[in-house]
Amino acid sequence: MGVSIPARPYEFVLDAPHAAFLIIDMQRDFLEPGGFGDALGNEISHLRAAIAPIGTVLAAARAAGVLVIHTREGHRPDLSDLAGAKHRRGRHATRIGDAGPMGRILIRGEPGHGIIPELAPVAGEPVIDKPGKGAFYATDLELMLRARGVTQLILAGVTTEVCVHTTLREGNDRGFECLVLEDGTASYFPEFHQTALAMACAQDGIFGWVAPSAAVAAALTGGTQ
Ligand code: TIU
Repeated sequence: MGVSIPARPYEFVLDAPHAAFLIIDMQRDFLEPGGFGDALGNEISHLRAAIAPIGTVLAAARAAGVLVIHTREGHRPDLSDLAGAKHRRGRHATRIGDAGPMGRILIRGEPGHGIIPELAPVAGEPVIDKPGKGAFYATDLELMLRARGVTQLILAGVTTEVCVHTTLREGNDRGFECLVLEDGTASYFPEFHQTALAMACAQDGIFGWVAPSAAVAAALTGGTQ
């Protein structure tokens, strides 16, 4: 049983009762002017293009009763969960934990660490705080998915080649069937986005599947596209 979704490298058969929609790091620090991404000189408009497609699938998932989980990358205010190697990386003038226009950068509880209002979690949707790029590393995500009998993950969020791809790989190795939204993920570097999607489904689906948000939303609402 399931609903067929046209996808790369071949159709994905959605088993909605055992699926979860995982929205990765759609945080103000990455997507809004003055955030961490912007402060590092990145082009945030590329990331903002993913907001509307994610919103479409989010509405469909909520209507279908599919589990929605949000993640946020960030650290404790005392930086006790921030590895020195991550803190030092890049030698930027502005680093994790420093003051920024939206509070301390990538620190839990600060305004910039929050999820953008367009995709704000609603009651009953777990939010996973993660110190790394992958959503499984040093979090209770896997326990949460296993406890609910989830076997399929629909992945969205930013950035495609960093936190989404790391989570895709972690999820695939744990036995989850992973589908990545091609227009519901984004990178500061469009060429990395395209390549990351190609890598996800190369070799007959080495890590999983890639499909447009409209096809996934249609499947969630009961039809095929
Ligand atoms: N969420 C996520 O991808 N974190 C990053 O640091 N991404 C970058 O592309 N820098």
